[in-house]
Amino acid sequence: MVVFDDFEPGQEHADCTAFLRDGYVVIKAENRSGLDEIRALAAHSARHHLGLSDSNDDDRLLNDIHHHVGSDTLNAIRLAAINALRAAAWFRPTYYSLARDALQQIVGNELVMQRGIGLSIQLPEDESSLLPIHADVWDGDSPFEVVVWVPLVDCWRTKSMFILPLDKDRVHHGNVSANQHGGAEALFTTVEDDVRFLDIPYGSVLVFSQTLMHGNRVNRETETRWSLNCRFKSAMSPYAGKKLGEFFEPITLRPASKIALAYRLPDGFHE
Ligand SMILES: O=C(O)CCC(=O)C(=O)O
Ligand SMILES: [Fe+2]
Repeated sequence: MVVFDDFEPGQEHADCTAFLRDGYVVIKAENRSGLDEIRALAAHSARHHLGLSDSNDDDRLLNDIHHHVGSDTLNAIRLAAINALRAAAWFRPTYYSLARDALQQIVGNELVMQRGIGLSIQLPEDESSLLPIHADVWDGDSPFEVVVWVPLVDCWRTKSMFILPLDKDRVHHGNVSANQHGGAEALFTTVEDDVRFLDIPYGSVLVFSQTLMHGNRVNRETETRWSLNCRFKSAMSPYAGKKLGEFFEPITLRPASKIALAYRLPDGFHE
């Protein structure tokens, strides 16, 4: 990988060092009260959906949601929760505030953000909603995108997601096409010894390059996983299948870019 040094000392920032080494970094949420509000709204909408009365133990409810739903009724509660979050005007700015400084250091100061934040719920022993090993960039995402992945409960081992750290991922690149016929399971078996299941307690946030192979396995813990995911990229970096305006929305454009993006050459000049 070619890394061009620049004139900013930011490259020595601890998050940048870890991200350059591993392709991901786990940080403390930069806005803990905002994270608590997000979790509270997810829990509130789940309770409302189930007809339960409100209580304060959001952590317990989310971890134990498999006592109330099964794989057949999971999607309805997932939609209720993510729709409630998406309907709140504060949700996207608050989500950004969880990793704002890290994103500014790792990605840039002019950012676009995915419009539709995702929610994933993994019930214990549920085989029906898994994300087999993949890299989003294989499926039309720009390699410039990072994912901010936010657990609403403590995540570890198979309750969490796995990732291949940067050096191992690049070593295993050569095995990807060789395993194409066997599908994702064959690929996972090939790389299994090198994957890391990430330990991400509630209150922490994962920022990762989705060019790294990652995914999840059947949750063998006794609690349910709830996690949110959202993509960010530098506004002016190349786009792939996911376009500005459709999939991404600018959130921190600087004045020169605002004027430039609105500029049209006078008639007679070739654009
Ligand atoms: O949440 C997971 O287990 C996988 C998430 C993922 O693939 C992504 O956010 O790109
Ligand atoms: Fe992914």
